[in-house]
Amino acid sequence: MEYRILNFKASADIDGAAVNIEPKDLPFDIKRIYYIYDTERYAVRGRHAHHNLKQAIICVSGACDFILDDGKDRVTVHLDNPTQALYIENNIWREFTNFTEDCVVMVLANEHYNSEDYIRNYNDFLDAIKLKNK
Ligand code: T46
Repeated sequence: MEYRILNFKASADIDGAAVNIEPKDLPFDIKRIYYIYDTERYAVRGRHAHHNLKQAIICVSGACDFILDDGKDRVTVHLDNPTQALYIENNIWREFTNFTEDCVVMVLANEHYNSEDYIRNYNDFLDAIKLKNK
């Protein structure tokens, strides 16, 4: 399964904490930032893969679970640390759920939003991976 955790520099004192993310800390150039909040605890978001997208996914507040599937294996990554990002590239089916009330997920992406980049059907996803691995 191709994913990894990126660690960012954080500073904390009695007045609070701050995380600093610089271009050198990411394996891509950022073209888009979006964030997700106000989610129902057991809502399941995602349920798709992308043809061409790199993303660093940061739970800046609260916690949630990311389920990653590469067509062979399925892993669950629990995100609850604002100093870390889940880095994923193409060909990973993702679902995320189990949101705490205060959950805010911020995503840094290497491409602009493009609805045609989505693979929304799981069988189409499996077919796309098979074609890539031929
Ligand atoms: C992923 C997780 C973490 C836009 O208009 N612009 C955007 O940049 C995005 C991401 C979405 N939208 C619109 C498109 C849909 O009408 O917002 C609606 C929900 O989008 P989507 O189904 O992409 O949202 P999530 O939360 O299921 O998934 C997103 C990313 O697509 C996905 O790659 O990893 O966040």
